[in-house]
Amino acid sequence: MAPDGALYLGLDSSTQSLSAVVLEAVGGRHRVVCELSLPFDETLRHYGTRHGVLPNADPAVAQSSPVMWVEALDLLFARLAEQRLALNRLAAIAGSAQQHGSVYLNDAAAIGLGALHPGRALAPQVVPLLSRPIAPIWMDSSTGAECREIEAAVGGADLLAQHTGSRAFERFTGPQIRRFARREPAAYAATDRIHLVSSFLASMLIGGHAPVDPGDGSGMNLLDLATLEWWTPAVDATAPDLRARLPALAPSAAIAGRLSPYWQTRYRLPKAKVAVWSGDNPCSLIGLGLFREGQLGVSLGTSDTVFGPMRTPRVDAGGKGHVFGAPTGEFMGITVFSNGSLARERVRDHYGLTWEGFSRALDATPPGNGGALMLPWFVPEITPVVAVPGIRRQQLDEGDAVANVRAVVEAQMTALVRHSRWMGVTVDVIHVTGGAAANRQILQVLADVFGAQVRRLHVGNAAALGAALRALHADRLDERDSLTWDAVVTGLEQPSPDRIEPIRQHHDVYVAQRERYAEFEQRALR
Ligand code: ADP
Ligand code: XUL
Repeated sequence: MAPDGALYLGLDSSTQSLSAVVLEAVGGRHRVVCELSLPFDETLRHYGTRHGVLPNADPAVAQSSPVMWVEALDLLFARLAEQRLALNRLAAIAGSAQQHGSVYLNDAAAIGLGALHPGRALAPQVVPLLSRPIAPIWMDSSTGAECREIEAAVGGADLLAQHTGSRAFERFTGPQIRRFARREPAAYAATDRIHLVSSFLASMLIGGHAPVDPGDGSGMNLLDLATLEWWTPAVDATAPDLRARLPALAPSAAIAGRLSPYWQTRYRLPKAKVAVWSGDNPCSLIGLGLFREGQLGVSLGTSDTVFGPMRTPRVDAGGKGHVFGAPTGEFMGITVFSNGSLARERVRDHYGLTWEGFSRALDATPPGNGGALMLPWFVPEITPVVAVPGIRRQQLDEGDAVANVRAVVEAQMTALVRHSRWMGVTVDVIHVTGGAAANRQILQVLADVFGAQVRRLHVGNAAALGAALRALHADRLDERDSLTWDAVVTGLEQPSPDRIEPIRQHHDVYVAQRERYAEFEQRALR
């Protein structure tokens, strides 16, 4: 049992913001005592990001700034120090980060990370430790050629998927590393360590190179799920001398180190434990309370994702989905869509609406939209793969604002059902998180399309909450007082979730419409 008053901090460095959730242990249970969020675009304007991404003329390229993430981390600790929290009782920290993004450090980092001056801001001290000033992120789709080369070199896409959980995907770290090594050989040669966003930020906290966990490591096309070691054929196929540049691997529940002197001195914090960080989807799995196969979660964040726990890796024969490690030590199945919140925003903005107006449009239109369909590929799509973006409409007039609003949401929810079937999970409850989960009308469409009840927690950011729960779990395990995942999840005191019930007649309409949507999608892909 965690000592009364002990605090656990969960951080989430997502595409658009850095967030924190603090849990306090009381009487063998735990409750949320603080939630904070710093949106990058508004809080750190000088980086010039839009939705957390640096502007680029090539629509296939998506990059962000590792220095911005670090500055946000510094600022978030400053904000936390201003809260009424007994931070001297901070026992452990864990983190979540957008998956796949990579950060390239030079050989000054091994020592430099441990020698940060607490009297000075973090960001300028990190700049000289980077061998690449930018970080490619999960929205990048520029590595099609590298994907095919890696697949061919290891003996085919199926073999790569059997080992790593996924065929090669443009945003995965391996193809991204290959492109960098090819195009910027000198900078690659100067790279001593390649981190994921998760292990990079954990490294900042512990003052040394932190390990990668299986959850985030499986988003690289480099990790063998059977052994949880780097898979040599993939490593060799990706870039020269890559093995020496990859971080160590460690279980998600391990302690990576202790909060370094920089944080202790600068923010008067104790030498808290820092658990290994993971990806935002594995962390959301825990934040939503999902640890048994058969449960299903949906995240409506910048990306839309649908995921669920898996006991043993079962890869998607169709090549659309992924198997990642889960924080429990087991696995998770997941399908990812790049046209999530930003596609909804594009429709909202095109018709000059607010979110309220967007919701009213959903209220004002019938389920099934009178047969009107849309394929909302505003940016290159991950599922199904669409390299050249474009919006397609069928029986849908572009001038009809309300019908277009319904069409984008129905298309997205239909795609979630259609492309998650490979996981073989049929559910009557869906656990939902992400910014758009604030929108009840969108959730009604989700419930109706799946024919399942949708549950929404009161903590908006399941990834940060999941990270905080992981910090608690890792701390107890480290103290040889291990808690089951059931106890971790059910020990959280929180108001009962909002429930959105599916409407039977609406579900029937969507079931009847599935085939038409599938044909429309197939035709567009041809
Ligand atoms: P991420 O974690 O990927 O950075 P979030 O989960 O915080 O992103 O989601 C941010 C998105 O949430 C915004 O881009 C916005 O489109 C969406 N969002 C916020 N409020 C609403 C709303 N009321 N209705 C629909 N979408 C919303
Ligand atoms: C997962 C993926 C996205 C990012 C978003 O494979 O690409 O969900 O993790 O942060």
